[in-house]
Amino acid sequence: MSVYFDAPVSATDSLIAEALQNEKARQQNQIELIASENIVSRAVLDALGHEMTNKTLEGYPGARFHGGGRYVDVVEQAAIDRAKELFNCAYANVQPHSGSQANLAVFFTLLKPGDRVLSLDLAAGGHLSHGLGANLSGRWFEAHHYGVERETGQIDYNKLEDLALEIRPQLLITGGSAYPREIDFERMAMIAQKVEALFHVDMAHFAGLVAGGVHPSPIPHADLVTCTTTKTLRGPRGGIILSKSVDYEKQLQAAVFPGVQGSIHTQVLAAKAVCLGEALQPEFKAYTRQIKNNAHTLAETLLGNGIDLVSGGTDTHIVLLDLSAQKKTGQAIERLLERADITSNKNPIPFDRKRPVDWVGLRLGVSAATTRGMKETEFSELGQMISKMILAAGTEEEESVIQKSKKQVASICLRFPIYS
Ligand code: DSN
Repeated sequence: MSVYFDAPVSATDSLIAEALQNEKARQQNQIELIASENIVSRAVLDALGHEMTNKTLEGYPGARFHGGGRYVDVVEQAAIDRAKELFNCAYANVQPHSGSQANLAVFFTLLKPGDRVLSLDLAAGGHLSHGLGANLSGRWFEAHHYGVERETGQIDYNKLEDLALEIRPQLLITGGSAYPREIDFERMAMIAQKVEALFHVDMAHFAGLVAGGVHPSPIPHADLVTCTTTKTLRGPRGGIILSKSVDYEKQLQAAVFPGVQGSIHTQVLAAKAVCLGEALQPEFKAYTRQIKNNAHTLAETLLGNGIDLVSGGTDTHIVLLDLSAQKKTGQAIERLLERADITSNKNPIPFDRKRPVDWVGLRLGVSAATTRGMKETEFSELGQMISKMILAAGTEEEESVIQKSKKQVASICLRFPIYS
């Protein structure tokens, strides 16, 4: 075996090593407010970088298509058992490579091409894998969408029921990427039942909050639930499918493999097991309580400075800004905040314009900074900084406000190191 083979990336590939090092520094020196991001534990990183990545396996524990799978079986069974315990459910499939793959497997299980789905509109906070025209889900199924009310920014369940009665979907879907409020899963299950639809909840964003007990669980109400392990759950990139019953077990197992995927990302499976184990610890409950407090503080601070929020606040980790009163786009403010080392993303808001460059929404999320240990004090400071930068954008104060914020951000980052 060559020395080259056993050398670290820093010794073998300077281009990639430098990018990796720079990314690590960027994470340390910026405050991450992208709602889908988090910072995983050293233990999760260890699993992701483990030799288990060398193992190819298809199938499920005890029934593999390749030999040598006994340790991956241990890992996969632990991930399944932990997911079932954490979410109090009867079935878990931990193999989906992503949330979108998990959703595709649900479609593969429950629908035939051409069937009707009714899901939350993308601009109202839905997800592209729930029937967007440019996504396979929108090409192979007849997708219809429900939105939110202009005045409240929230779902009107009576209107949703009327729409469901009109469309008669085979599958009713809720959840997504930017709905900042709790969803009434019980009411939605009743609507699904009334129109003889199945009910799927994609809890990718708020799965960690459900795990921590600070958000209602969709598990008792939905036929199938999907999530990622990436976001509030604070684990590796990947998806999970959950169900309160084993009614769909056989079809779901076959839908994930060989239906929409081949071999497993074995090292990610190990990292999923680690993250699910972490989420079962009491510390994780405290973490999710802090997420809620921090999001509330950020929302109240922005509102106090005259910045509008979609739905007027938040019940989750997401705070969705509506910049139309300031006549600013999400893209302009995303770029402005990045100059002060705060990372965020432009996002459509309900009834927004079509082109991403024209969207007037900016999505903020508190999970990653909460993992670093930031609390109400820091989120109040962040809310003040962000408000000032938005209000100063395009004025002669812009540069000085950004420079002042950048110094404040640097001081906060120093106080909250990521990895030692
Ligand atoms: N759906 C994207 C987001 O919420 O940012 C990626 O997870």
